[in-house]
Amino acid sequence: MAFSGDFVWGAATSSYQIEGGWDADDKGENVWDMQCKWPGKVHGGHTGNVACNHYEHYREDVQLMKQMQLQAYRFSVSWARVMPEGTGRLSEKGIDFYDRLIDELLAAEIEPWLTLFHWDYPLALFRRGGWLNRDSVQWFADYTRVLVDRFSDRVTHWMTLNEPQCFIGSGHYHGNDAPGIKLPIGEVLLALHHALMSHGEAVRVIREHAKIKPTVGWAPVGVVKFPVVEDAAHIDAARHAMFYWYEDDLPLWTNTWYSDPVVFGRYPADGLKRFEKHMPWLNEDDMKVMCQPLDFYGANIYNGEPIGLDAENKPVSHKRHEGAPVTSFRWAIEPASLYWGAKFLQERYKLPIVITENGLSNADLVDVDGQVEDPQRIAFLTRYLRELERCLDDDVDVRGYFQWSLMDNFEWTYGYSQRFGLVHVDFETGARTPKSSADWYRKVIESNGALLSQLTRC
Ligand code: GCO
Repeated sequence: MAFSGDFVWGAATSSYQIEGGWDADDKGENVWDMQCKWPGKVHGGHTGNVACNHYEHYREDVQLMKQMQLQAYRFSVSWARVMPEGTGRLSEKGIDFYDRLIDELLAAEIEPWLTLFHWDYPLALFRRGGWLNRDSVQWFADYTRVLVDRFSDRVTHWMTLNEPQCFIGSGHYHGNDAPGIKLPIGEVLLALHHALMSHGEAVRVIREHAKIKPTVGWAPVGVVKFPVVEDAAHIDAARHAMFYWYEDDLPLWTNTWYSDPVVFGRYPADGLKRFEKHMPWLNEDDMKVMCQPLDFYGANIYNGEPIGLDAENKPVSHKRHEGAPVTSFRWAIEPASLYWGAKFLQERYKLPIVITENGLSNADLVDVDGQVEDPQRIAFLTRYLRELERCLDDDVDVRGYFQWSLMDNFEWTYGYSQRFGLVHVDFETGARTPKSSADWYRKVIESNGALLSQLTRC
């Protein structure tokens, strides 16, 4: 059997996308609270003010996870909920919420996998310059210390940053995600530099202070290129494209600019040649801070770009055929991206891989009998998970898989227009209805993946 006994099956969410309670108790505001008040920034003027109201319904949500037999649950902590100003004062009520959530998970025999930061940066710190301020490294270390002190007697799995490509590239250069600003490239690279140093400091703090031996990783975007034909020339071309290409002549949507510093302690040489002129502040000691030993490499993989060869055998983006399958987000459905993504990332970074996100947005709706049937999600997951199984057959060290997402939620600038959940949420009433994929996923978990080799319907 491909999936080993200790392979971890889970599902993921993030604080801003599900919690709601945006001003509950003494929570401070974060940049997404700001973004949602900014006219035109979020689809339909939607906000995360209430979202799934997980802040009040977390017990019910843990019960849903238990029904699904999830072994692990990846969630993030809202920094401004536990530290309203981002530094200094703690909110005991905010900390208490996560205490109760963690206890509830453990009582249900679900392992908490905690992400320190999934985009909801404290507004008070953004006003002090946010990631542009070098002090942000210390702010993040102090915040990490609070979570480690309070939760590491029960939490053993930690992830530092989720998708720096998005909160820096999209948030500070393209101005789409919060904080929604457009800075010149030099400032963007500086903000990212501090975020990567913050990652390193957080790893150090976790290792130094955790009460139980921690397992530490991070969760960048897995930017994936895969070969259209699986022969040696195409595989080499796809590998090259995955690690040596800069889209739009920028390093913002890459693997290497983020992960080489974190794993190898240096920015990639090809990128440095082009961007060093924007980085007069670069120094060796900072690189040492970023590069801390990791136990796993988390990759968020949804799709990838097919790579072919041009007349000179150079990698070239291969045009998908007309009518090729897409999600309701219009994202390409490319199951092979999970195989090649995990394989190439492991080859380069030599760390165990955990798929920290993967899933489908779909136009799910409640039928007249109250059921939500989502055969598309089952087909999508079957195809992707079979590719993951192929990784294991080929000895790619993949340790776990987190489905995105446990439940429908606030999809950032797209508001509630995209449903990614195994559980349907009626955003008017808050009602939760497990979709047929939830029951199917339970069976996959129960069979430890064996079910994937059969064609199953629910
Ligand atoms: C991301 C985030 C998630 C998203 C998911 C679907 O990858 O953008 O980590 O919060 O909701 O990926 O877009």
